[in-house]
Amino acid sequence: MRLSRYFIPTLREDPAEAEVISHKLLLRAGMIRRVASGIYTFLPLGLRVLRKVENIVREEMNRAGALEVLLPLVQPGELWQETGRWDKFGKELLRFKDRKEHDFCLGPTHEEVITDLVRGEVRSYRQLPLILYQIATKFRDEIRPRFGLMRGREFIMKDAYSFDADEKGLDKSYWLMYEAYERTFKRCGLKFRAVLADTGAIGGSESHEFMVLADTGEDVIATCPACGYAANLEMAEAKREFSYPDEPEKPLEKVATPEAKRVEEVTAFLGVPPEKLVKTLIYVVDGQPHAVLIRGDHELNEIKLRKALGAEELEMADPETVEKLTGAPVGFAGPVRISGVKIIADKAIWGLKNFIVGANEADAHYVNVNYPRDFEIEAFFDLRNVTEGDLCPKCGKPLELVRGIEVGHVFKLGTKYSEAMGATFLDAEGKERPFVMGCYGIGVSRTMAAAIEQNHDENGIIWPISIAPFQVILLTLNPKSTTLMEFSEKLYKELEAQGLEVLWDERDERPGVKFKDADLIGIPYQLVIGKTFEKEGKLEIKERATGEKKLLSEEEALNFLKEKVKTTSGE
Ligand code: 9G3
Repeated sequence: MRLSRYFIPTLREDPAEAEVISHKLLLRAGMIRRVASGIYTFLPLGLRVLRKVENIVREEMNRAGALEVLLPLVQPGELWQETGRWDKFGKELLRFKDRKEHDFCLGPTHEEVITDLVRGEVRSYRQLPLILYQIATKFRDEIRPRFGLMRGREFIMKDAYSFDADEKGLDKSYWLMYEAYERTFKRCGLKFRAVLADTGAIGGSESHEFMVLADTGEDVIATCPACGYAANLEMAEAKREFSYPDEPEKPLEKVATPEAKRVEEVTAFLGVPPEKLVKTLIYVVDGQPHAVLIRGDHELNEIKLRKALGAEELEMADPETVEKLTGAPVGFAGPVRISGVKIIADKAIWGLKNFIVGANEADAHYVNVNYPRDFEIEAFFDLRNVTEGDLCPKCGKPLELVRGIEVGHVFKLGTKYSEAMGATFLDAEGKERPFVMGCYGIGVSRTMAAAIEQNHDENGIIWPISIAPFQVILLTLNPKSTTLMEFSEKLYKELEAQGLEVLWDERDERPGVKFKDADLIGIPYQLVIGKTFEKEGKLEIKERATGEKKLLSEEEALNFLKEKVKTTSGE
């Protein structure tokens, strides 16, 4: 591709609205343009990368035996009524009526549509297992789209759905997809981890997320460098029995703590460490008020709380409810002399002596609090987020916390959707049974942004060669020199004849502009034809990732590039 006939509107400055590097560089490198909040156009260069990621995803899905389909973006409301999700989801599900006033939505996911297809077409266990997938546009009316392609409203997803006769079959399909995901992200040249994850709103029994490791990631992962245990913080467990020094119980005492609500305010006022303060968080769980006790230096994990109580609905009580239940404003709630609430506690509270809690009275706390002397605890659970240094639940070695970008998620769904939609098959005994399902998603457009988060420097993007828009950029430094232009054109054609994807910058631009644009758009190899060639007939090759430069003859340059591209196609 000749750059003068291409369309790469690069920008010199970081657009104000971009907060993370991938968003800045995708805009500056002329790869995407914002159309509306969370909605982007892919420009030619950006689309080439998107297609590269898609093709790697497609090849690995096909290699795993999954079959590609293309499902509609617009989905009839009736199907979502069947699973009860039409009323369950809020504004994130973009609903509308067609001209006949029928309910429709823009598809945020396709469990309903694919289950409707299979229930109508698959009747016998002989047609199982079946894995169907699509690579298509989805729409989720996110409340705060941000970070460009990282969290858009309209995005490209690969979503796959497996249908098996039983749990054993599902387990096989699940690990087939898991391994396909490992190959996919490896081929995209990304450093990633598969981590235990929560199944969240979708339900199901087990799930893993694939995280591209990046400090800008929205997710936190707890990993054990010793045994490889890795879990999303929402799921991570800690093997840590807290042993507190045994001390005699001191007499309970109410003390004034004017304006001291927050942990750091109370601990500073009373001169005690945060682990001696117990926070009392009031939650309404399926309508039932709960007081959840968490150590002052720990964070409550709502996903663990939901699971521990098997809750459908769970939310933090609003200030009015807290005032009604405790008789005090938020910040002074406590378990002593409180009624009408279930008191549960995180395991780290077990064994704590003479600690501090809110007194259920404005500007007052109790000190020297002990249970069961001063109040009852109904049950202890693991309710907190693990912290750096907590011990691995598998091998007991210290855990590390790192951030990641979720680019893939695999789920064991079971029969939740097949039962809700009456999607059944005849088993070997002729008995009707619901399909045992799994679903598997890769954020294709998000993977593109994640690759930049992991591969960039102060000059721009550094594309892994397997997803780079072109493998080589040819820079003819003085297009007015017929010698240079003729040689460049010959070399350009030879490189393409060798199957290399080449972007030839033969624009009438200053060398400085060409070098800056080449570094910005991040093509792996820069081939420079300038004075050195006129003087010595040598070409300069620069490897974008390392900045390493070589002076090579035309022959050597061709072989060098062919070798590089062949060995890194990741096939
Ligand atoms: C909705 C809306 C947003 C959603 C969902 C439904 C996330 C929803 C979970 C999944 C699970 C898997 C198949 C591909 C991989 C992920 N956000 N999820 O179900 F109505 Cl508005 O999508 N689906």
